[in-house]
Amino acid sequence: DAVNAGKKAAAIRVVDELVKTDQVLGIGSGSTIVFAVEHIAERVKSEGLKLTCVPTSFQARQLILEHGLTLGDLENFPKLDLAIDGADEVDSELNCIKGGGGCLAQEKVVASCAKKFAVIADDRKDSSHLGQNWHKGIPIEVLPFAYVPVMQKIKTTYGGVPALRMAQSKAGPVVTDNGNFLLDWKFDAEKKWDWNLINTELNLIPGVVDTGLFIHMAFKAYFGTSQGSVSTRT
Ligand code: DER
Repeated sequence: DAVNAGKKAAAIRVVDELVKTDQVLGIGSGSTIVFAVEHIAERVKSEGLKLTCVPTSFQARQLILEHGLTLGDLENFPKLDLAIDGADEVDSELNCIKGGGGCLAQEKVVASCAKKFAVIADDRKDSSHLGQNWHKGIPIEVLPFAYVPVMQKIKTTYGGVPALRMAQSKAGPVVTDNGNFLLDWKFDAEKKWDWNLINTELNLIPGVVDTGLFIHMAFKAYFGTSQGSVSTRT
């Protein structure tokens, strides 16, 4: 459908433009990255590319294995050439909200280990400011035993509504690949936020593992449209 056409177009473009043989790649999580892994596998098959792929979640690990790509890890490959991942929203300065799929913690580590971090998305994610199109709030991974004091601290300090993310096909809260809980903080998108400062302050709250604010991390974003065209932002 239209949204998948955009995701696929962005995914193919980033792989054709940035993936080269002998690279160590960070593989993100979510639905857009699936198209990228499919295209990487096609290029490995047709061009004999030599690649090592480091996952950002159980889902990414399964994707890599299912497509016969070489699995790597940060113990053996602490420095990556390129990380590719999706996003829930990207603003005019390439700041991202990520974590809609609950994988933000490993995604941020892997992105931080890569020389270059590229974001791929359909054009619904292309915003001028965070909160313009993404209304589910900023995902924040927290230690399970601390989620109430962390929620209270966020609410009193920044306002808005932080909520524990409840699972759909499991009773109780979503549990991340790291065994933690997730808060989704619905913030006032009309306010002007210094997201770099907010990300730093949120990460200083005891019990916070990491946030879905990827600030000053992406070097380029690829937005695919339903007609299959791709626009980029650097
Ligand atoms: O959870 C995540 O950070 C994912 O990358 C998510 O933000 C993008 O998922 P999508 O490609 O399914 O939109």
